[in-house]
Amino acid sequence: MWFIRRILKVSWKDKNTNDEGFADKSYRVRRKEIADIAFEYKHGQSIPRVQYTDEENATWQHVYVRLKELFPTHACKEHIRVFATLEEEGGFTEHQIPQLEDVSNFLKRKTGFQLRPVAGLLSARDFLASLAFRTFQCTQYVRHGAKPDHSPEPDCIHELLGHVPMLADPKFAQFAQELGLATLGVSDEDIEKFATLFWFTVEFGLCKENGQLKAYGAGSLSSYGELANCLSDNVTVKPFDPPTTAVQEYKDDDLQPILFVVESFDDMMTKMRQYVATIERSYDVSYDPYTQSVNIL
Ligand code: H2B
Ligand code: FE
Repeated sequence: MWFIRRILKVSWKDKNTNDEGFADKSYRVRRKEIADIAFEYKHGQSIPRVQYTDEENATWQHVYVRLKELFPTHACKEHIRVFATLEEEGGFTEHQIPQLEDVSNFLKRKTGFQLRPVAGLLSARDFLASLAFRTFQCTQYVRHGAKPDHSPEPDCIHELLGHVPMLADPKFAQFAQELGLATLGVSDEDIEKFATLFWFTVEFGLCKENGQLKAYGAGSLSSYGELANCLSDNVTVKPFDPPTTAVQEYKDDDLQPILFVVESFDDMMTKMRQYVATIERSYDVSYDPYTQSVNIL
């Protein structure tokens, strides 16, 4: 991992002139095919199925099999529990990439989160705002098969192995939604801080279990290199403290050197709520699950 801030500043095409994906014309054609699903998608429709190629499924299998070796020792218990359920009833197998429509229905049953297909990287503001509505904007394409262990941008392997299991956990889903609600209508400066908090929690967060560190961040849980690294001595681990975490510099093109640990998801939620209460906003918001809309208070 990668990407996120870098690509917010430079478009994929500008940036990746040396990457396999950009050099490979058939990959670019494939990417456009899958991107078009997202461009044509309208709220409420079911997500069109993609017939993934053998090569795409092989890339998925490569990552899936290797990560599964690390999950028992490195992943938090919530991820382990949901991952087992995803294999039982959510259509997860090493053999083929699950379909977003099936995964979205699984998530709706578990926490009310849903997936919306998206063509690529969104601005932090757009991306975070959708969390307020329990909607996760999810890529559907797969990284280039020449570099299965690395993706310069989020792809469906990252979303499905990293984000989806965590969003199926009720407490984590609540945290993600509250983070989304907190970002609605705030200044660009505050969005930048919330994006950094997102990075050090949802993407790369560590938590404690019986005194031991475990990974709950999707960026760690979807990359063998990051997952092995995040619990190693190479990392400086600091206590999660929103005011300071929000301004911590981070690298998006190499293994993470600094990570933050929460005592529990309750601890993370409490600290985040305290931080959100300090952010300037002339109104408060609440989510109405019946109408699936946000009310301004
Ligand atoms: N867009 C997409 N499509 N997927 C992401 O995971 C993502 C994004 N992450 N935009 C966002 C930015 C995140 O890095 C934060 C909020 O900036
Ligand atoms: Fe992500």
